[in-house]
Amino acid sequence: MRLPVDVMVPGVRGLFLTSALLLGAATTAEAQSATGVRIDPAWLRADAVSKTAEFKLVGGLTELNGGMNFNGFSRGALVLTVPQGWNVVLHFKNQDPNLPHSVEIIPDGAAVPGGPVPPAFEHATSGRVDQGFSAGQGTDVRFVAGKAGAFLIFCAVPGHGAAGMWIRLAVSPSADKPSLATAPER
Ligand SMILES: [Cu+2]
Repeated sequence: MRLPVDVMVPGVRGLFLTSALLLGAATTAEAQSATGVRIDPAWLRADAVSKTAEFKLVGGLTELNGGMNFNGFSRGALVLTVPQGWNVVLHFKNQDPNLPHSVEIIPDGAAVPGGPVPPAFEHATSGRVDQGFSAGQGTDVRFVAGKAGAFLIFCAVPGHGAAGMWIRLAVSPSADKPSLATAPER
């Protein structure tokens, strides 16, 4: 028996809403790093009109990995996904009282480099990549995520990236908006 459309549609919407709520709950429960840092929704802002993703990127937010973390995550445990072709602004600041840090977007290769390498996108670097920024310092990094693929948000201060100071950037040809998620460490 066919149901009238005006009966079916609210039912479908109800199902969709329930699934979305369940998914949201699961994400919240899993969005926690080894030291208990959770994804803060305020880290990421998206403007669909200007196709701009703004991400608050904090070096040494916690003591995880001797301070060699971004936003309390290391070794790829946090993933920023942006749609291909969007503008990306990293509001980078170092909060580590002990170590300087920098940031570069680099390709996701077999081995994490031991120091600075050419960035994967033009301008996708904080500058001062070797010496880094000391506590309380930072800069905005602006680039266009022009090619799809897997990339690292990497600290180029020698030794830091190889010691685990990197998270992930996924540039997606199919995503319609930016998002943040956790992932297993590598
Ligand atoms: Cu560093």
